[in-house]
Amino acid sequence: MPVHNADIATIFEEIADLLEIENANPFRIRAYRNAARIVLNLSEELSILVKQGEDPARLPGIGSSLAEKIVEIVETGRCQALEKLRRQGSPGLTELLHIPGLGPKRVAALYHELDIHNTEQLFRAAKDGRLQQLPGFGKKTEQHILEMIETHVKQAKRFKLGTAAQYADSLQQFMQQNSEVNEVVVAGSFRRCRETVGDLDILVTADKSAPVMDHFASYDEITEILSKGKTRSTVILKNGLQVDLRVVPVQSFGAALHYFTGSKAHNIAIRRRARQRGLKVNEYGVFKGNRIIAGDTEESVYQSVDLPYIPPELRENRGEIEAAEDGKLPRLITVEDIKGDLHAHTTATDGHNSIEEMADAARARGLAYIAITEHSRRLTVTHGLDEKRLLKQIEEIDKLNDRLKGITVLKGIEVDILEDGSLDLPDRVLARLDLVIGAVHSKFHLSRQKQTTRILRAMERPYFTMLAHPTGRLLERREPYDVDMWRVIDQARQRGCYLELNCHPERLDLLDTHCLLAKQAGVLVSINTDAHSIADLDNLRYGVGQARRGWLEAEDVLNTLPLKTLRQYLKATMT
Ligand code: DGT
Ligand code: CA
Ligand code: CA
Repeated sequence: MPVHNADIATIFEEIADLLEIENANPFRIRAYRNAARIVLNLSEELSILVKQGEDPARLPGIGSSLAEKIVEIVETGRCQALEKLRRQGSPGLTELLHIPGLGPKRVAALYHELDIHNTEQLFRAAKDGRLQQLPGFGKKTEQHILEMIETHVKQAKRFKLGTAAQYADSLQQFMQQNSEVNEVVVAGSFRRCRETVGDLDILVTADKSAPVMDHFASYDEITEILSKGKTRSTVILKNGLQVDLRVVPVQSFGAALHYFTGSKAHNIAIRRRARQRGLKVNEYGVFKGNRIIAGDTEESVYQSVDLPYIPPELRENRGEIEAAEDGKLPRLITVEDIKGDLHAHTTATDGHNSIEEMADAARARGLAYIAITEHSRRLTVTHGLDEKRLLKQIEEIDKLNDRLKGITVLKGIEVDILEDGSLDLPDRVLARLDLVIGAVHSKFHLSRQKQTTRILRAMERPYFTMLAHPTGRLLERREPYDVDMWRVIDQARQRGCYLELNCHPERLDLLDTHCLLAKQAGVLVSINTDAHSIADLDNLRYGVGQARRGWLEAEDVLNTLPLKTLRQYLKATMT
């Protein structure tokens, strides 16, 4: 069975987590986390590269020992290093790590202090009030953990959009190989660009369905076939992802695509509109009595209920139907509207490519500018820049810009926001930059009031361009910190600064609802990849998807501006 990059990344993440529980060397832990990120964002499948005899060690950030593990995983589907760590610890520890709010540090404390090995033991300890006695836990944390276990256990597993995309893309290609298959579209929440998806809903048009179903069932990553019918099958892939496949005739394609794209709430509202017009809409078409009047395209479905086409990302029944009716649908931003990237790292800190390599890659993707924004000194695990090294980098970028053609490198920093709201580098050096991105990387558990005050204070600093990943959440790994986003957005409006929408599939932060609030407040959002390698630049599509869910248009987004205008906007934040 082929191993996907996402599988390898998951293994490396788990190794990093288990090492952290063991209090291993932080640089070793970091190496695994970085490797996971690199692997996840590669555009090529490692399993294919390895089969072609390529050495993964040639990838930036992958040393020889990581490369060996990659080859082992690709060839055997197993990783002995991980199995050894699991034997040393306990299989339940991995499960504990997946409870939001429980990072490796907390799991380590639970494990070493209270001998807690799994969710069941944790649940009992929390119920008995034993957690609050642990240093660094307290009553509130205990309550939080109880709630998390309850929601976590109740919630079925969902997959991050970026992970689902790897499976969706290869399944789509696989289905295309069958000669009976016409069109293949992945519908459902995936097409709506939700940040996580529950399952994949794949729609295929074909005249004959039986051969298509047989082809689907032969996909060698399937572990279980839950059902196999004439027009519909459901299977589970070996990573646990469920896939629904439907085959429909060409003349029903639009109606089926509309139906299976959802959301359910949007579909219900459209069907109601149809009924008011004496029509019936279902997955086969739009009907007047027994006569089919539309349904070959999605446009025809909307037209039949007197609406213009509504893009999938808006279909949540959150006002899009009313907006469509009033001719007020937003002209949603597209990847092509983005003119540059304002957040990227290089080998100077925890990135994997040089400034010039990042600039070349950005230009190859059609961008006109890229800002280099390293971590600041406080983030020692990333080898963050102090004043001296930042000044050196500024010089280096000036020199590089003199000879680079077709792309401009902007000078920036991702400076840590300290607990008291001050920034991790002095104003005199920040003043020499084109932009300053402030970020919270520590003290995630401050009270709402303290966290909000801390961030508002940072935004008031004389050199502050934008707030990075504003809620700090990591999907499935870390809950957002408790901050009043209303006040943050309002502060950005008053101060005249910007908010980042971080494109990394694990972050996608701002949330879609915040994007809409920012837009309404007139605060521009910057859609940044936070790239740590060239491949990360391709995460832009996820950020743009999120922005589209948040109703953003090109004019709501800072980095759609041409360089000259952008410079004026940045400059205005640096006084
Ligand atoms: P997910 O998979 O939880 O991330 O979310 P979806 O939206 O992909 O939901 P899913 O896979 O259960 O169903 C796919 C689409 O099929 C859904 O977006 C709308 C449509 N659908 C499913 N069940 C119903 C239903 O009972 N009524 C209507 N109108 N549409 C439905
Ligand atoms: Ca789905
Ligand atoms: Ca489904």
